[in-house]
Amino acid sequence: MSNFRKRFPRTAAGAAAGLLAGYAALAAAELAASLTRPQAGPVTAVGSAAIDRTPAPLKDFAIRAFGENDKLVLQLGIVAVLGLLAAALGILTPRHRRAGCAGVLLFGVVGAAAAVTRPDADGAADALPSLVGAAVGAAVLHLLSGRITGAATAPSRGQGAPAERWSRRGFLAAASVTAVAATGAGALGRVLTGRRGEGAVASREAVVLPAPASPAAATPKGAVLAVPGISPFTTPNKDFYRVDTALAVPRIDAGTWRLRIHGTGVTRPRTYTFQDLLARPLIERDVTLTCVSNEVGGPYAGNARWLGVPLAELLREAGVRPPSRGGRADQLVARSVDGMTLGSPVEDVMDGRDALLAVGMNGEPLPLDHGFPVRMVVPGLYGYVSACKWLADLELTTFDAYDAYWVKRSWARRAPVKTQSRIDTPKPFARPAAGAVTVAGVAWAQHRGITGVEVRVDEGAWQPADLAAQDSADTWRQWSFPWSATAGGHTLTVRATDATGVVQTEERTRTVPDGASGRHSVFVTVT
Ligand SMILES: Nc1nc2c(c(=O)[nH]1)N[C@H]1C(S)=C(S)[C@@H](COP(=O)(O)O)O[C@H]1N2
Ligand SMILES: [Mo]
Repeated sequence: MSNFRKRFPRTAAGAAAGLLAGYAALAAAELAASLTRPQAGPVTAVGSAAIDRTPAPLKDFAIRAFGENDKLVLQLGIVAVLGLLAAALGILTPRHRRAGCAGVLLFGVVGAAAAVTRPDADGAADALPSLVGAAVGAAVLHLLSGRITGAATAPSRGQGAPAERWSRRGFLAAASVTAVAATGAGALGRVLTGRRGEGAVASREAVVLPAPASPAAATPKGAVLAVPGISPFTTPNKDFYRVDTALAVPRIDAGTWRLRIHGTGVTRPRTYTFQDLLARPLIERDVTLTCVSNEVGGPYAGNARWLGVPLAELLREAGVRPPSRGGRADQLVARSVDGMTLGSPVEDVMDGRDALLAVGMNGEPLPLDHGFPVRMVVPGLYGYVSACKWLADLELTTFDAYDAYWVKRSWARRAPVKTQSRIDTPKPFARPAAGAVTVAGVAWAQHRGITGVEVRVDEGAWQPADLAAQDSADTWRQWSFPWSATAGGHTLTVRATDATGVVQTEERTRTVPDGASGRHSVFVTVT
C-alpha cells in the first residue's frame, strides 16, 4: 500500500506528462500544417490513410452506424488512441527517458509517412508538420519527465523543503506553461487554416451563375405532393446527403482552378478554366443522385436542380468517340483535387443523357461540401462511379487498364442505379390512430423512370399507390397511398416498377458490390 502511495503520484504525473506532450505535439503539428498544407496535419493524414485502408464492409458499417458523423468518430478514435499511447509513454519515460522520447519520434515518422503517401501529397514538405510535432512532443516529454525524475532522486534543498514538494510544484508549473502554449499554438493554427480557406469562400461568393441556355423544364404541377413527412421533391442544399472520403473539405479558389482532359483517344487535349466553363452554353436539369452505400430505405438519395456544361460536348471537342462509334477508351476516369478517382462508362456519358460538369446546385454555386467549383453528375449511375466532386482531371482510359478508388476496394466497376422505393411516412414504429392514414414516399430508377408503385399491408394483395406526375426519367417520383388503418400491428411494404417493366426485386442484397436490393418495409402499431 505504501509502495502504491509513493508510486501513484509519479505514475499519474507521468501519464499527465505523456498526455501533455501528445497535446503539444498535435498543436505544434497543426500549426505547422496551417503554414504548409492543412491536409498534411497528422490527424488528417493518418485519418485519410485509415479511410483508404478501411475494408468495404467496415466502411459500410461506419456509414450505417455513424452516418455523416463517421469522420468525426474516426478522428475522435484517432485522438483517443493517441491519448492512451501518449499516457503510456509518459508513464514509461521517467525510468526510460531515451525510449520514451524515441517513442514520440516514432509517431512523428508514422504521421509523416501517412502524409507523404497521400495521393494529393505535395512532396516531402508534407512530412514537416508531423516531424515538427514529434520534435516538440519529445522535447516536452523530456522536460516534464525530468521534473518527475527529480521528485524521486533530488536530495532535499535549502531550508529543508522536501524535494517532493518542490518538484511537484515545478512539474505543475512546467505542465501549465506547456498546456497554455500548446492551446495557443493550436488556436493560432486553426485561425491560419481558416484564413487559407477564405480565398475559396470569397471566390465562391463572387461567382455569378449565368442563365442557362437550356433551362430545366418547369416541374409539373402534380409532381410535388403535399403530404406531411414525405421527402420534398427538391432536396434543399443544406439537407442534401454528403458522402465522401474528405476529412478536410477541399477549399478551391475558382480563379486558379483548372480542368484537364486527356488520355486514350483524345486527339485535342484541353485545359479549361472556371470562366471557360461559365462562358459556354449551360444546361439546367433536375437529377436525383444516390449513393451505392444506401441501404434499402436509407437516406443517401437527394434530388437537385443542377446547372452545368454538357460533358459529352467537351469530350467531343477533345476528339473522343464512344466505343459504339469506334472509340478506344471505354472508361472516363474523373480525378478530384484530393486524389479520389471515379470511373464512368464513356458510352453512358456520351449516349445523349444529361451528363454534366455541374457548377450550380439549386440556384447557387456548388456548396463547398458538394464539390465547389465543379463536379460531375451523370443521371442513372451511382455517385461513386460518376459524381466526382472537386473535379480536377478527366482521363480517358479503359476498364481493363485502370481500377478507380472504390473498384480497388471490392465495389463493382459498373454500377447503374437499382430501382428502389422508400416509405417516408409513417415512420418505423409510429403509432397512428385507426382510420385514414396516408402512406407516402419516393421511388427512383434514374434514367429509366418510375411507372408504378404498389403498397402491401401485411401479407395482403399489392395495391397501386397514387403516383405524382413524372418530372423526368432522371428524377425520383413521389407517391402516396390512402390506407384505412385498422387497430393492431401492421407491416407496410412498397415496391416500384421502372419504365423497362422491371419490378423492384424482393431479393435482399447488401450494398457491396453494386448497391442494395430488396423492398422497404415499415412496422407500425395502429391505436
Ligand atoms: N472527390 C470526391 N468525390 C466524390 C466522392 C468522394 O469521396 N470524393 N464520393 C462520391 C460518392 S460515393 C457519392 S454517393 C457522391 C455524393 O455526393 P454528395 O456528397 O454531393 O451527395 O459523391 C461522389 N463524389
Ligand atoms: Mo456513394
